[in-house]
Amino acid sequence: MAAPTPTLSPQDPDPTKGPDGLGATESRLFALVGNPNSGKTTLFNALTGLRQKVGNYPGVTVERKEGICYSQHGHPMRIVDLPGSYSLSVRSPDEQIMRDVLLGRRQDVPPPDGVVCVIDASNLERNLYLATQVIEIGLPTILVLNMSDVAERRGIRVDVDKLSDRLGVPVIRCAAASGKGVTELKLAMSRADLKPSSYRLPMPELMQEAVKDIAPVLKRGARPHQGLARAEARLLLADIDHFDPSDAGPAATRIQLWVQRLDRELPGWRSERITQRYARIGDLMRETVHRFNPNRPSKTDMLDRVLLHPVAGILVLSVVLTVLFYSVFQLAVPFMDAIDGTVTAVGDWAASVMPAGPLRGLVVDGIIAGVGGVVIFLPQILLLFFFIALLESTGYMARAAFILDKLMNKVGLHGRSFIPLLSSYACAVPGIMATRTIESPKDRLVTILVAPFMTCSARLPVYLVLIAALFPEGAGTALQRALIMFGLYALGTVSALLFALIFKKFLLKGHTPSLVMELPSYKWPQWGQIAREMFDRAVIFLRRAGTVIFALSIVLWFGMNYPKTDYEAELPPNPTEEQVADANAHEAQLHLANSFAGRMGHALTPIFEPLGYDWKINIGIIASFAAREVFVSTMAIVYNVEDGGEDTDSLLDNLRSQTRADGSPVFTPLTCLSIMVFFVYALQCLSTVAVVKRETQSWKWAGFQVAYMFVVAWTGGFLVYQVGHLFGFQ
Ligand SMILES: Nc1nc2c(ncn2[C@@H]2O[C@H](COP(=O)(O)OP(=O)(O)OP(=O)(O)O)[C@@H](O)[C@H]2O)c(=O)[nH]1
Ligand SMILES: [Mg+2]
Repeated sequence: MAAPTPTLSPQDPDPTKGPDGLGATESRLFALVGNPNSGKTTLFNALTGLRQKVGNYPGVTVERKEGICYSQHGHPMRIVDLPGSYSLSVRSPDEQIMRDVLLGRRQDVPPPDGVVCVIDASNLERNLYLATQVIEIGLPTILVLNMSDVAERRGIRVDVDKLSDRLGVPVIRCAAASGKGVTELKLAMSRADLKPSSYRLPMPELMQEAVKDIAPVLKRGARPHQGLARAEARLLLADIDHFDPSDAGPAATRIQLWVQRLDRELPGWRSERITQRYARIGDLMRETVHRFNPNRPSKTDMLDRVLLHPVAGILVLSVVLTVLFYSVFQLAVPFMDAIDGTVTAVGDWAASVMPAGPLRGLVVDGIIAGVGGVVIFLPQILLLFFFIALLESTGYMARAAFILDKLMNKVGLHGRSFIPLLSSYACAVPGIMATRTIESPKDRLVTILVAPFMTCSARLPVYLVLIAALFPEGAGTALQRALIMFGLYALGTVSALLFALIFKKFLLKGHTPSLVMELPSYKWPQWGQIAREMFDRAVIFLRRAGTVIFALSIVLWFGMNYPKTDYEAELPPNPTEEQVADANAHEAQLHLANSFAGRMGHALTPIFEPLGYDWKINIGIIASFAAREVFVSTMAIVYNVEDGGEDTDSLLDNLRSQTRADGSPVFTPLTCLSIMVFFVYALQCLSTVAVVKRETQSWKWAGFQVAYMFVVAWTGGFLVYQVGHLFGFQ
């Protein structure tokens, strides 16, 4: 007789499932939500081991990012990090993402199984506004009381058990930056019995009726339960001021009719709801929060008295920026010398071991000179990013925004445009993505159109090479160089604001609401985070050098070497060594002039001659429309190829020794300035063009941007060169 098959009673746990009640292949999806700057991304990084960007100002995350974290039992859980928002009312595209993900309205994210709502313990009252709204949606929610270290230092003590009891959700004390509480959070997330809370703000009867009527029309296929549709109905009703009918689909007219009726029968019902929510939060605060020495001014307030002072503030900002540029020059020198030495040594070594011929030319004059010419700037790029990360993580960046806000408003730009413009100092691509935090589409477009004027890090190598060429060897102090650099950054920034003003006046008129930006509290820099950011930047920079610049170097080398001319210099019998070298150089120059690249450079002479460029510089300018650093690698290749591959001189020596047909130097101060001004203005970056096309969803604006920036760049270079000449400069 066969042994009886063991059966499981319904109460027995299923042995194929983990303690979270899920099988090994199933995984729960958690949405990570909360106020801007509450530490969501820091927590996301701590949970998943990923490295999304964090910073001490609101609006860092503008896109959803997904990652996986493992429970104590090794079960995977999916987490999606979202842009922050102060409430579930939607104003800007980034805020919409959070609401739509929570309500299961997005095609690309399934409705989440649970929500992790991050609140800043040092700023509880404001954070609870969104938290209570999120809890009411009716998804199982875990509240994370983050920044508990900051709260503690400020003498704020929260009764976690009571808060949990009142809101009906688990509350976990955390300090995401140091990893405290992360294990407890994982445990809570993997519990099988996570349930929705029954916490609700009471609704007037008529509103209940409206919700009941609207919800069934809103219900769509993927929704796990009717509750979400009701939550959506509540939100759409209350958010009617920012109502976009396409948001509600077939329910749009029904909602509008209900709002009219509610307005008629319950005047002021919407503001009443907001007041009611605040009143409840007030009660909650009284019950759960205890403040020690509540009247002591915080350190942030004390610091801001100086740093935001109308005069002292601007002074401090100028000092900070000067120190920044000065350090970028001064501290990097020994590291750059080391890289320069290595690149030259590698080039010489390769030249000595490879047989003479096209392959050696390609490797030594093309690849090593091209890539090496760019890689040498790694120390400076890293220093720049170190300072940017430092300013971001302490919270000073947001103060810079505040100080300059008045100026921004004068040019008609929204204060929210500041963060995108600020991010563009690193790179216009994330800067342009950050414009998603701007509510008004017109303001957003204006910001996108001027963002690439902000000096991105790809311009740094170009400026550095040209500034060095400006001064004969040994002349000019680091301070002088830093001041020129500062001037170029200032020129870009002022121009961005000026063009914003022009666009707002003539092209994209519209009212600009004044800035309501939260100033984050000052925090000690997170050194680990800064180190990671620098490492990531180094990787990005080297990867660009290893791919884009590498590939373009090869293409350019071919462009400069082919087609071959069969000219051979005539030599007298028994020539001296000098005569041979001269003849070779002459030959190489003729080859270069007749190559594809050379012909293109010559063809562009009518356009760029008025700016003081010769045909070799033209090659660099055209190549740099792919990416700005390519200018440096191109010039390195041009001069090495022209040298006939005799030896690998440093680019700087080459620049200084270049002469025109009449024997005068090519890289005069005026020419250098003219090139730099051209680089301040021109949109030479394919990635930026692509991202503008994506964000504006039109080639028209991307094309317009390339065109108008080119015209400005050309005019700028022209004026510098011609006016400089008039005044007798060289
Ligand atoms: N002292 C302290 N700082 C924290 C803690 N968690 C995050 N931070 C810092 O707070 C700042 C904001 O962190 P983010 O993770 O970028 O905040 P976010 O909520 O993702 O912000 P947005 O993406 O703008 O919505 C960063 O400077 C973090 O280093 C914490 O628990 N304690
Ligand atoms: Mg974030």
